[in-house]
Amino acid sequence: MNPFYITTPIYYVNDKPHIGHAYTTIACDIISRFNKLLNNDVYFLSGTDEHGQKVEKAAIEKNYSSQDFVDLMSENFRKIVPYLNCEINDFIRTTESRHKKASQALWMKLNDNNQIYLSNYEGWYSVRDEAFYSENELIKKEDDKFVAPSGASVEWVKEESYFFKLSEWENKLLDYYQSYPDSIKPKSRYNEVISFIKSGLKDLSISRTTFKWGVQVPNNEKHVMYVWIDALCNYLTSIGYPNEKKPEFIRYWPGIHFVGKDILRFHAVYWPAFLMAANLDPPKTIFAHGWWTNEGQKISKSIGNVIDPYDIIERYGLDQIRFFLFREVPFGNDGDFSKEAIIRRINSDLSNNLGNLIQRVCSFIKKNNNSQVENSFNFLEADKILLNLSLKKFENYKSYMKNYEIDKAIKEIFELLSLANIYVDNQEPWKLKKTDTQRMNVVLSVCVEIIRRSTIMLYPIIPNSSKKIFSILNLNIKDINFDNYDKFTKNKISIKDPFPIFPRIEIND
Ligand code: ME8
Repeated sequence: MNPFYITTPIYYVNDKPHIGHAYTTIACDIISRFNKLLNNDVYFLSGTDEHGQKVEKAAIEKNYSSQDFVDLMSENFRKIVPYLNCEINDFIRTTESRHKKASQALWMKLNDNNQIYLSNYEGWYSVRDEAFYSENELIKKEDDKFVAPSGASVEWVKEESYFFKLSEWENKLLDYYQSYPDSIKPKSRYNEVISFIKSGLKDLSISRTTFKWGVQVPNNEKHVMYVWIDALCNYLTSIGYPNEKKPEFIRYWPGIHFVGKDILRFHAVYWPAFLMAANLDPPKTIFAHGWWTNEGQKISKSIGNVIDPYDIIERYGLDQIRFFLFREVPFGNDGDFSKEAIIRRINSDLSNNLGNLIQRVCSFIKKNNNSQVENSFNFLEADKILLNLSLKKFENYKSYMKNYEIDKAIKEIFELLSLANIYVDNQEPWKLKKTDTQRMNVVLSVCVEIIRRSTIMLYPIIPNSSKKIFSILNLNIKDINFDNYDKFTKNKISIKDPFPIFPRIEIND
């Protein structure tokens, strides 16, 4: 089994999880489930980023001690993972002692390798972004005040600070990315990173002295680590760092990081430089996805349009939302969350296409064939065309999924389902019932087979519904695997009473 290590960003606990956080976690779950079906040995990590000024400020505003606050808030992120039906292997918190130990060891390694020096930082800092900015990156507002490119406010900071010799890594990073052009996806993000590196890298401030909520810098009590050096290290902590000899570490590192485009620079510039400077391999892949807006507007607390994953899932259903998020927008692009788009997507694909095929085929079998279909292999040309197409679609689906093109992979499945619905229209089993029951049986068995195959492909995206479909077909859930894809698993299938899996949603629901 090949190892496959995938991570979400660890989320800041200054606030509750929203749909943006759910999006990245579900993306990783889809890709992890897909890899499990490929028989890969998957390790899927998520967790919370609990240090830094932003979190400390939020705790003060809510009148909590920092530790009590992060204990309380990180639970919200932990609890939502199973609610989203995401199967993680570890949930890491940066306030855990294993993580403090790992990030201090990483620091010491950088220090031993002569990558760190003490000096003074003077410049702009954004607490909301937890990022340092040079003046030419900032945007000047009408009132002559500067803001970060993200729109976050910035403040002038002057303090003693340790620096990481990032400038030394400019050429090494460029060489690395030239040799591994697929390590940043999609391509447009790769180009963005390359041009950022080419514009020149300055040494990076990696410690703070003006607050205390962070991992202490080894051998200097005055300093806590800059939150990003501590945060990025989580990907190593979970698999056993600093014990580089630990079997999990040897097996899983380097991993694949899924992140939003907002934090690409941290992952694709700073992180590989830290790793190489610590004699470790850079990540295998960094995939930066796009940004969701709500009905065309930026999602923000001040606008009051934050989408609560619990509300939206309660309203439309978990698999419906998992499906919408990854079918509607090419993974990597920005997307807009609109009620109308969700309803349109659920109705047209899940209800009218997939749901309709299951309902019409299974109800027909129940009413007209004593709830049973026997597999028969007397195929006519139309049957062979559809069955062969399902093999081709499977190949396309796998290659898209391997490239994280989830929307394209889903499209392949729904093209197959549309053609299966047309096949039913053309073959008219209701007429065959009167004229040729043997042929009717072949047609029904082909339909059931296409439903079964489509369900296997859909499983990573809509796992609960796929299990329901398998239960209607009276098939073993364990048979949802790729090895079985082209095999008719049973000679005789007894259909259970079908029930609507994806009820249509009315626009004013
Ligand atoms: O950045 N659309 O944490 P964070 C799409 N702690 N994705 C979104 C989104 C939106 N509107 N809003 C949030 C941090 N996300 C750091 C990460 S990793 C070592 C440290 C998702 O809580 C997206 O994945 O601000 C984005 O990168 C992440 O949440 C930011 O989460």
